[in-house]
Amino acid sequence: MSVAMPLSEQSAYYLTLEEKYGAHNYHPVPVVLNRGKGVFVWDVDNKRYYDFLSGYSAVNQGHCHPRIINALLTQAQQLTLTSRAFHNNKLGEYEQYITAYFGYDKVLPMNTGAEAVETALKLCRRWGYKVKGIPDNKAKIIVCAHNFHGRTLSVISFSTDPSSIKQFGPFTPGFEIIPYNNIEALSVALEDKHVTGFLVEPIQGEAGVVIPDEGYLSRAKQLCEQHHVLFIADEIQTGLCRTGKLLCCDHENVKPDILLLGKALSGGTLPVSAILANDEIMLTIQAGEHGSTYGGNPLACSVAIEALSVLKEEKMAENAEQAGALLRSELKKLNSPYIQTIRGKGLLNAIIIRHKDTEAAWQLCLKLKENGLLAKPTHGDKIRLSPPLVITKEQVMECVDIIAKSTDAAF
Ligand code: IF1
Repeated sequence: MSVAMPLSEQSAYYLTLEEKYGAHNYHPVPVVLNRGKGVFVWDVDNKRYYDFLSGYSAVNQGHCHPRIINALLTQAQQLTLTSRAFHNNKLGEYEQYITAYFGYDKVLPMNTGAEAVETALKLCRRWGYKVKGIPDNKAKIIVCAHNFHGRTLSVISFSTDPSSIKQFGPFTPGFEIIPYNNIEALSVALEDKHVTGFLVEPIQGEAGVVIPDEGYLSRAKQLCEQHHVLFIADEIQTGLCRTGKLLCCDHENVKPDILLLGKALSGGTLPVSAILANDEIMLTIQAGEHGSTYGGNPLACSVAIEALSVLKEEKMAENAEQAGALLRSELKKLNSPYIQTIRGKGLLNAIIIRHKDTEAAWQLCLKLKENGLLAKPTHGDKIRLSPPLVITKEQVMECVDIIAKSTDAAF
């Protein structure tokens, strides 16, 4: 196993500050970035890297997309926050734009992805009591093992990842965990009349880009309809063109009852999330029953309209489809003894490393960094390969070369 390059004085300075003054809730790749543009980021020593994490799919449009930054700067000099105590001239037009864009009656604007998930859980339970007629406090929501929906206490209450739940209890009740990609298990769970929703990632990102069988999503939606249960799609990571379609659910023509968006909804500029649903669901929550200081702020609205319009106008879904297929096929051609699995949809991809050393994926990421590509392992042996959706075919080929060179050098 090769030895990692020493850090520059500049980089070490910043890492020391974070070590001393910041919470230790992350273990980042040792690189200090200070600039981003398109598929590239630069470190404090002006070294350029391909960004193959894209801010966990928050930078689908590429770093500092000029149109999105321009929308941010223009609105920032005009009006950034009114709170929802008053109206403003951006929220209504944004709501009209995003509901037409995805085909829903209404949107509830929030900030982080976890807030969007929490909002969906509250909305789903409220619908269960008011519309489905479930007795108060009896509502159950079905989720899948190995899910990742955020870090808040109710959301980790249904996590199966020990590092997400250990010593954070007690947990929020009312959730049932079934195996992912298992229609029989869902069918059995739906027999319970107190079930009000099924929350699912169309592809499990954090679990290592786990893609369900063809037909799983459409069959699950059908079963939910048969049992009068809401199908809630968490497209916070898989949505917004990442998997080669506008939404990952579009691959199976599934229309979620509640659609969750986040991350790239702002093109990586500020936290913007959205919950979309039709009136029967959305209007079960009335004034004063849910909200957020920054939810639907004018800055977020202006940026989100531009971030969504750029996705369509620059045909980012089509590029993700083609570039992703090229990336996977070229990686397969390498026939590397160290790459056990290559999987993905569009530009949401992961490789599983085959090596006796449990630190092999981490060591490969250090070597990739040396060779100008940034990626990070998830759950030990998997490395996510998810560049911004603006990557060109030539750049994909260059990155495959970097991955090949790094794999040979690392092991
Ligand atoms: C971290 C993971 C990815 C998400 C889905 C909701 C959220 C996320 C499908 C919550 C957030 C982020 C969180 C971030 C790293 C990253 C992540 F590794 F944690 F799981 F992408 F895979 N639904 N995912 O992926 O959105 O509140 O963060 O805005 O916590 O380390 P958020």
